Amino acid sequence: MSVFDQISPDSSIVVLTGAGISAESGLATFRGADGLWEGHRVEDVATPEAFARDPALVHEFYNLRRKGVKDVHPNDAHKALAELEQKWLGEVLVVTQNIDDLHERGGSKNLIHMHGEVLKAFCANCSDGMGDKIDCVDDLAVEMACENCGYAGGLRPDIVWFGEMPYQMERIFEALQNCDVFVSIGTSGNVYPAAGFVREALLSGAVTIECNLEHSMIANDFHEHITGPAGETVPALVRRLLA
Ligand code: BV8
Repeated sequence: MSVFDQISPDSSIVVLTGAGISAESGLATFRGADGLWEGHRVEDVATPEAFARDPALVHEFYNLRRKGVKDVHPNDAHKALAELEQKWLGEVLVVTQNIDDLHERGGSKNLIHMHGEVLKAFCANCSDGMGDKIDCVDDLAVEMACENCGYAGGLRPDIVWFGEMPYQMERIFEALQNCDVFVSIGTSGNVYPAAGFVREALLSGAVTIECNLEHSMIANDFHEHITGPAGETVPALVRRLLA
């Protein structure tokens, strides 16, 4: 029996997305040449220690990524997920590891950015990152002062770095414990806790589907593997679900 025979129109669906869903929009994935992120080692740019040690380097890394996000557009995979959310009888929740805004611009509304958003920022001096964020569409710099507390040097991109707790974990686990279908799109399954979500879904009895160019690190936890570029496989998956 195919996994699709086990899916009913009012099934609840959780979708986890990673850098692969934005690749065809033109944004680089992380595990390019020997795991460098745009030429940087993770520990040099994506940890609180890196920000404390060399805030200018970290701002430069995210200023570049922020510029990149403004130059690209949602692709057919982002739009297909928004169509599924609009037309599906059951709940559709997208949990993205991506810090771009392509899901929003593609039309998704029920969305969680578990690793933050590069177009937002907060001041580490007067907020803990859970409080109110500020929109940030231009470059951040070390000498910029926070409008709230006046301190310079605390403003940081609203990004969950390695060693920091991802956002809305309780809401995510609640959704995983109640989902009937778990779809993973364009993620290598290297980074936890996101890479462990499929196991939670399996424990809830969900059917699990992976859409990727290749088999990810967690491919064994999926009942179905749909190989190919997300811009083609995700619209086809959504058409099949809505048929
Ligand atoms: C946490 C924001 C605990 C940054 C990101 C030692 C110390 C501390 C922690 C750890 C440690 N050892 C391990 C850990 C845990 C750590 C971790 O998992 N490390 C890994 C490296 C082993 N995790 C954490 O630190 C997390 N926090 O554990 O907190 C805690 C507990 C209590 C209290 C406090 C804390 C936080 C992790 C979040 C890090 N931030 N992002 C930024 O973006 O700059 S992670 C970042 O990397 C992304 O958000 C994403 O999650 C990850 C990249 O993965 P992918 O999205 O999968 O991208 P990748 O390039 O790897 O793969 C792309 C895939 O797409 C490939 O499979 C490819 O085949 C496919 N693809 C490509 N093109 C296409 C395609 N598919 C379809 N179509 C295409 N066209």
